[in-house]
Amino acid sequence: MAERRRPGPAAVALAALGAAWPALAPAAQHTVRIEDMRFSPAALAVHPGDRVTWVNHDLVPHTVTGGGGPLDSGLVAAGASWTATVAAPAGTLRYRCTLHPAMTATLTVEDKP
Ligand SMILES: [Cu+2]
Repeated sequence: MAERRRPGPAAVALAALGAAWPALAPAAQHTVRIEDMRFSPAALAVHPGDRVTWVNHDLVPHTVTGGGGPLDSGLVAAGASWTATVAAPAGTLRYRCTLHPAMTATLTVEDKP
């Protein structure tokens, strides 16, 4: 008979420790700012399993589109964000904003160290 337990404060503290200690945290969280009609950083290196959140700080909507398919945010409204989990094999994914073709950036997926 399984006992159902909710994660208490101790579990939360352990999660925070894991985040501060990369050896215990296999996946990382990255943030790309969309600001002044640019992706920042314009080049980001990640590992499979990492999560990347794009946050739109502009006053107009943008998209995160490309990478040969895996990046397809649809419209990201002003003030909104979009998160993707990196699952692509190692390589450099080029992406852009479909509304503003001059906005381009890359996500380089490196093998696990
Ligand atoms: Cu845009």
